[in-house]
Amino acid sequence: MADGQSSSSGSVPGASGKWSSQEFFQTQQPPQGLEQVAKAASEFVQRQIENGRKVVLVTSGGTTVPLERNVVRFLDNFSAGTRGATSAEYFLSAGYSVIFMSRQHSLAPYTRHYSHTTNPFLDLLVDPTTHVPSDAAAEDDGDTIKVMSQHVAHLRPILKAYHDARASGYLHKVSFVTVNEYLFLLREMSRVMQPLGRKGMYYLAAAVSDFFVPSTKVPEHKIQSGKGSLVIEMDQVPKVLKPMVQKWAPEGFIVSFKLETDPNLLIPKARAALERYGHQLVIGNDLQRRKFEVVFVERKRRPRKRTTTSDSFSSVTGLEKEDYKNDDFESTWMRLEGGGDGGEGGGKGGEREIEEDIVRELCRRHDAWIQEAEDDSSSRQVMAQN
Ligand code: 9Z3
Repeated sequence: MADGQSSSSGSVPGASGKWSSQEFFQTQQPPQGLEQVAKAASEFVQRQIENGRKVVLVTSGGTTVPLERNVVRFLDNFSAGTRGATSAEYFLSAGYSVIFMSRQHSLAPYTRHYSHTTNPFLDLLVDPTTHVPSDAAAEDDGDTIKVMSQHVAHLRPILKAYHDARASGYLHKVSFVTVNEYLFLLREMSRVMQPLGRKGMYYLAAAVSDFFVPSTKVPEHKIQSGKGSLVIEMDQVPKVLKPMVQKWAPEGFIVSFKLETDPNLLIPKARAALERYGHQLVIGNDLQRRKFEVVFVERKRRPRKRTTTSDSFSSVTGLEKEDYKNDDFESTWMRLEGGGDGGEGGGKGGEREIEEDIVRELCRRHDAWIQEAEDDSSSRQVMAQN
């Protein structure tokens, strides 16, 4: 079934459990307030364009699938949003403006270092009026709560980066909870970013449910127990990468993530996604190893026909699906030495984070992608003059 076409089952959307993205958006309920969210994001993008900045959309965290309209129960997944929140920080320090589209209450840039239960913020603080450990200052005026001295060195740069990001206006946040909200927002944010052309990057790190319950099949009230086992039939979430690449963000630099639990599937699945959707890059990661190992899968960079200094992907991006061959792809593994801590949360003092390497590599590729278009347009101008 082609996206944007009607489903293979005939005229009833989702009758076979499969939905085209067009059917999905025509029949499912958009989130409340979507227009205002889009307007605010659009104003943000305009400001970044005026300042000549590149913008990255970072999606982050898991999505829920509500089982009731008055929702008591829902399906969810493991994602805490570490990848997205951490990457957003590195993008900001690399000079990008960031639309951070995350699951409500998942990890966020900067606050992630002290949120959730791994490193609670209150553990850093001391109130000299009630509790005076050896390092609390004697000159207590009763109005001050202090950060314990052993935590200051770690906190200070994070606090500075946090305040800088807030003051600069380079970070814009939007949130979702359900998979339906995520899909509507993704479409909206992509459209809003269209005016950026090649200066827009899309970093799709959210862990999006592959299945959903369409609104017509969601009961109004809490599902009652007492009837034995509960059977839930779920439909397949439409593959929105295809309309995203073709319609919503045709000039964007699109990076998707592929998560597997069998590492042998990572590269074949990533290649299949590139072939099917025609975007720029898939980052594969294994569930258990994701904090210290990822693989970049992309089309091989070929030397451009015209002489150029840019390290670009060349012009294979215009090829049709059938033009791709297996040896058109290359995979590059990225590993953190020492294997990382493997734990949840992030930002333990001094430890390197794999997102730093991911973001650095993406920035290089994105710059080449922008440069390629500029080279093409200047050589077209030269040809027109001749
Ligand atoms: C990822 O693979 C992310 O790297 C993680 C990050 C979700 C593993 P955490 O939030 O985890 O740091 O704990 N995201 C994308 C996963 C996904 O749903 N991909 C889809 C798929 O694999 C397609 S885009 O089919």
